[in-house]
Amino acid sequence: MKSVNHQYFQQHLQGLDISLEPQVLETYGRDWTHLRTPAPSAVLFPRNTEQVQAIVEQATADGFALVPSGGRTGLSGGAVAADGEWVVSLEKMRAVSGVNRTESCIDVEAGVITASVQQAAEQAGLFYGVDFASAGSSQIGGNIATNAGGIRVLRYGLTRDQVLGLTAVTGAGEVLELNQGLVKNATGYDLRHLLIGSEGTLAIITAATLKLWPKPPLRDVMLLGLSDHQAVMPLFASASNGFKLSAFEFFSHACVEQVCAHAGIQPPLEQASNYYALLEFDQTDETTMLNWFEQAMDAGWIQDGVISQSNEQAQQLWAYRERISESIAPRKPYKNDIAVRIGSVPGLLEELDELVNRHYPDFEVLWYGHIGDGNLHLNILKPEQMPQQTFKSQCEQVNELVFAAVQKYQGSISAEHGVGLLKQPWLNFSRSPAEIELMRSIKRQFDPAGLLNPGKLL
Ligand code: 2HG
Ligand code: ZN
Repeated sequence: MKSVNHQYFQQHLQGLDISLEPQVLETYGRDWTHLRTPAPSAVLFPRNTEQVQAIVEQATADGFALVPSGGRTGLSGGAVAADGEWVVSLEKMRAVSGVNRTESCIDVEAGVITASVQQAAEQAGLFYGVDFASAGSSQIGGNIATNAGGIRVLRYGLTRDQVLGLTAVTGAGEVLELNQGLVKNATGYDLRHLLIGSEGTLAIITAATLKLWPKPPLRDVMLLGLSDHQAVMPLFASASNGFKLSAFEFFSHACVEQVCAHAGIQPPLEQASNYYALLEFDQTDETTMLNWFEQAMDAGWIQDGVISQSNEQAQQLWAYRERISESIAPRKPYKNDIAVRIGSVPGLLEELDELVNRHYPDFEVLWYGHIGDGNLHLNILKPEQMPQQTFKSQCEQVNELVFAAVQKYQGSISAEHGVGLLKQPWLNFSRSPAEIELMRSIKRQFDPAGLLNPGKLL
């Protein structure tokens, strides 16, 4: 691979913002995984789709690999650049159109921060359906590339379900305008959906048209203490019938301890429970709520609970769930992001509980996730004195067993974080050889020179 300098870019990509500063290379070469030592050869900041196209053409001419880059909040290493690649940061592409009220949608460039879309929707009296803890720094292009999920999938679906149109530059340098905001379009293969979740391996997403929803009614949040994880699914079934749920989350007491220590707050309930469920639902009358609560107590599913009395309290309750990931980040946990059909959750939990007790007796294991979507984030913390390498290899051995359990239920080894570098060796637990071969041949069509995000996903 050739080395590059400012002169090279002056000559071949004139007018493009670039950086070769070691500090910038280091920052833009990594994501939240800290998986590899960052070592890109340049960071490029295009300002429009034409500049992205010019970058792809130049990279093809000189054989440089490209790593599309958003907010780099990913947890699977999808945005890591550790091998002389050019990082293509979309962060200077932040245009947001006015909200289209007739069609309830908004046009955004790929570098727009998720929270900016949420705010723009809110200012127009509408709502963007996707939310998660990293909404303040993640970018729309990255959300689309990983098909991000988050806390309200139950009501509004995944990022996939919000995308009405996409603009992208393929690895062959072609600009694609896909689905153009249409609600109905029965003209064959929907390439938009092929690019959503493709983790930058087929094309660089530069802009999107996103669906917006009616402003939600006022909502309550309930946090319940559960004695046993097996109570969680009967509780979910009952809550789904009793309320208009927008979220149904789950976490263990170890998570509460981590959040309390990190945020300097008190536990949510006077008496600790082994597990907790957090429910968010459209405001309902107090009698219905209390009757449901009593029934859940009588059924033995819950031990205690609290209901928000104000928006501020609702946010305080959400913090016990939303802040888990950041609380444990300094401990560099071994992460799992698995999913099964909701009906298979009890069986999976049972098996994982057994596996974890047998193989991780000395490790701190944190259970949390969007259990109403069948999605569990099983995080393992390294014992302080254990060397990182020993920890990693022990976790990888258990991982095989966890993934075998997931496979048995025909589940997913990556529900919402993507495959990236981290889960790539285990893709075959969720996708058949025929599927993987088709994915490879699709990749060849979109990216004949194999320059887009090499080594990720496939
Ligand atoms: C969450 O649901 C995020 O909090 C992060 O998806 C999950 O830290 C994790 O493993
Ligand atoms: Zn999550």
